[in-house]
Amino acid sequence: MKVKRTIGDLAPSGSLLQRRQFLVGAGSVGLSIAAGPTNPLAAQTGTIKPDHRLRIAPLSLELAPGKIVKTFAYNGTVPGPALRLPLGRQITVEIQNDTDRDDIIHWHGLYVPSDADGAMEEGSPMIPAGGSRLYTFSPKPSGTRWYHSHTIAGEDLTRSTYSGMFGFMIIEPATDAGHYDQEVLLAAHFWEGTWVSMQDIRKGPPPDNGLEVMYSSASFNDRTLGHGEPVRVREGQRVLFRLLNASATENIRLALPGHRFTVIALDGNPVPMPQTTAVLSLAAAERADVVVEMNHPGVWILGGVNGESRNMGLGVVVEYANQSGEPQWQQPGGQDWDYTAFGRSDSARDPDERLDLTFEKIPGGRGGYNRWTINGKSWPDTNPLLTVREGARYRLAMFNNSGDNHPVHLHRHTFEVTKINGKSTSGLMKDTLNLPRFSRAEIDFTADDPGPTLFHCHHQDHQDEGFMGLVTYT
Ligand SMILES: [Cu+2]
Repeated sequence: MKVKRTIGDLAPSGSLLQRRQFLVGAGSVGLSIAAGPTNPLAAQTGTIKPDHRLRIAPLSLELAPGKIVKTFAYNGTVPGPALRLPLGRQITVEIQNDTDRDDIIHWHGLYVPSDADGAMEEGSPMIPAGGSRLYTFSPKPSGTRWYHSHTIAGEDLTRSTYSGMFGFMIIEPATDAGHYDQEVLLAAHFWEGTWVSMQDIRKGPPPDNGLEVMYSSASFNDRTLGHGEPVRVREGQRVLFRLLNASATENIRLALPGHRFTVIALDGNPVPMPQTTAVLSLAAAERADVVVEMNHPGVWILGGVNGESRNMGLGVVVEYANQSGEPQWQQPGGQDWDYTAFGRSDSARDPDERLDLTFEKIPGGRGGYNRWTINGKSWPDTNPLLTVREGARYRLAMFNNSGDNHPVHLHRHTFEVTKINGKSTSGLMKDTLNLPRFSRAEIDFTADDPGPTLFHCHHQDHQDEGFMGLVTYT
């Protein structure tokens, strides 16, 4: 049976309410001053000319002829404008919120002060409904980053990362891809989510009885497979694809039949050991920069390995010059994704301190929705998750003791992947790491960006239901 949830229903016991109260409180700070509390520009907003403007507004998005979804987007497009920003040069972005609800933008993968990072849990102010705000920061490090809404969605599957509020941010000079003939930006997204009871689907008792999000359509950028412009290539070209999984909750696997992906960067950071692979795996929020040698003329589908995802629209046609006919798909062989293939095989240096983290599910824990815990606690009881001192190196030794995937994300820092299921590695730098069901991973980071720092699962429903904690500096 499907349980309908409202935020009010959760009031007595919930961190959701507490998070929301914080949201409202933060949103009421400096309503008329479009800047963060410590922003030096706060007093001068009338005279500041922003380098970039993003306007949040409702959008009727035509994914295919006649197929329209109602969503929210930046500047009326999905994705929002690709922001290409020079490394380290201070910029000001003005966000105008033309919706009826407070919102906030997170600059994912960047070192940004806590009050401008775009997470209310870190103290970034909300952009009030009908209001605007200036964000000022110096983008770093270089590479493929992105920006997206970072508010709660709760039961509302049109908000936050369920919506079209995402866009690429490329901090230049980005990864050296060598010579390439064209660059293609593809952001994957799933649309038209509904809450579905796993009890109905699996007919099973707990632990699989919680509500999950299921979708009925998917796209690369703003079009479903077969309804956008094809990627037009010529034999012999090298094409650089910047791929982003901008789904709120779905992990994806991608292939381009007859071709292989040479992975040069993950989450925007050059990998120590570039590898060529037939299948790419991207959890929610992960990015991959890949080069494809166009050496197999035809008309092909670059799309989801999972047939259901392709049927929903996850794919784009790759069309060689002077080739025609129906786009072809061939199912690639089974292949496990192994992060350590892209890292060095030696061990990373020892950290100054180690923290063990266990992630668990309370099935149907609240109003039918699954609750999530870190070491037995849910946000905000998880705080502080870890207290760090500037300059020290910390290891998060994580155990996913649940049957779901969790792409965990650390804000405002880049971490080094140091162990995957007992296999040591080094040199692979990321900001989001997927922990498959019942798996272990270790990541190290240097506390080099003082300020409250959010750690959370990037699945929107998991973070909304407790899977978050704060790293704080002494
Ligand atoms: Cu999760």
